[in-house]
Amino acid sequence: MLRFFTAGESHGQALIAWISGLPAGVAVDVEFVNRELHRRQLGYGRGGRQKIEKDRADFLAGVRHGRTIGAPIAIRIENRDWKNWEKALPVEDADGAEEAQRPLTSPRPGHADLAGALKFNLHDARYVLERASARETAARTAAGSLSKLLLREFGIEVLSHTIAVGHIRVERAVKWQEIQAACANLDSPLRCVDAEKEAQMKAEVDQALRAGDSVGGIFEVVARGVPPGLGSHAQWDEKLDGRLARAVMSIQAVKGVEIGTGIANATSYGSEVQDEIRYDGGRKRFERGSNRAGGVEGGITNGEDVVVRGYLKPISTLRRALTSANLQTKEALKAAYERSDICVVPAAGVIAEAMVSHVVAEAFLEKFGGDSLEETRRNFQGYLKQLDNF
Ligand code: EPS
Repeated sequence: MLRFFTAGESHGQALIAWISGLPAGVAVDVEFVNRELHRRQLGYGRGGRQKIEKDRADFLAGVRHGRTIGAPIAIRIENRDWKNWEKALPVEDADGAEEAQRPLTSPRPGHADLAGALKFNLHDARYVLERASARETAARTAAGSLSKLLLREFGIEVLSHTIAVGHIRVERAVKWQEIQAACANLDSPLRCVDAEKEAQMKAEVDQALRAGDSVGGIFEVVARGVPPGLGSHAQWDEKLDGRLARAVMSIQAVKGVEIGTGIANATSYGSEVQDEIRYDGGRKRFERGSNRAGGVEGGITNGEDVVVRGYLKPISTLRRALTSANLQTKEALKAAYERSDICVVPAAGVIAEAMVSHVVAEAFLEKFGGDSLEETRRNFQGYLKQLDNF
């Protein structure tokens, strides 16, 4: 069973990712993992924190001689900012520690501050925001990059691009090669395939920055090469669309998830929405001329690209603060402002690649099993033969 957990506070010593259930023998390219971490740090509209951090994966366990060994994997990612927070967030209580604390007592509307403070009975939201912070997603990216490496062994590639920032949206169909090019270009400001739209998106970010505001948007993750038959219609919690939605919705600031063109489909006729079926005798595969279903029907992959979109609200830390109420005195005041990002859509896309990779890898291992990569490969090849002879 493929699982991962993360630990770590935004301004603590480090983030930790713990991954269990990968078969033995998967080649672990540490530079690939670091490149994924770097990609997550990029994007026009990121705040000052990314100038401090240079995320790198320090493998503590589970990888030897460049390969997984079937043991749990532990990864540590250092928080360079910790040196500025050691006094505010010490592990052990010490004299003067209370004065050094940096309390947050005016909760930001839209952030976890208030709900978390009420839940954990804290009159300072510091501990809540430290863990609610999207800094945690660096650990998810590291974990998901291992799933990506497993999927690559079977010809499955997972990429993402930005579809919308604020009011600017790419409306046209986008080719896989365009997404590949956008992902390969680490200088791309927003990882958008359309240069003209990207310039307009940058202007949206600039406008929000000037106004002390923030902007949201939409990213799209595409998984190519996924075989038909992952996930199951048989039980609600086995359906792959539901599992993808949960994984992507769990990313900070994501408030909507769409599979394929699911949202537009809701206001179209059935004949306009379903993807007609044909058989390619050469490839010996069923296929579609369109992919509005986003590669999943009945909670099962159908062999087309798996397409998942995430809708991000604008992040909740605003320089032009909204009205709030003090957690201690209850008096009305402006919400707290901490150094923050203005736009995180491209970063969220990278994180979603990691989450989608995890869900697809989990479903892949459910179907094909295997304690070693060779065993998984044998089982996978047997299934491909079954599809050829269907
Ligand atoms: C975040 C606030 C900012 C972001 C952070 C998420 O951090 P800081 O308060 O240290 O400036 O930069 O994201 C990251 C650090 C990251 O690596 O993604 C928040 O409140 O969620």
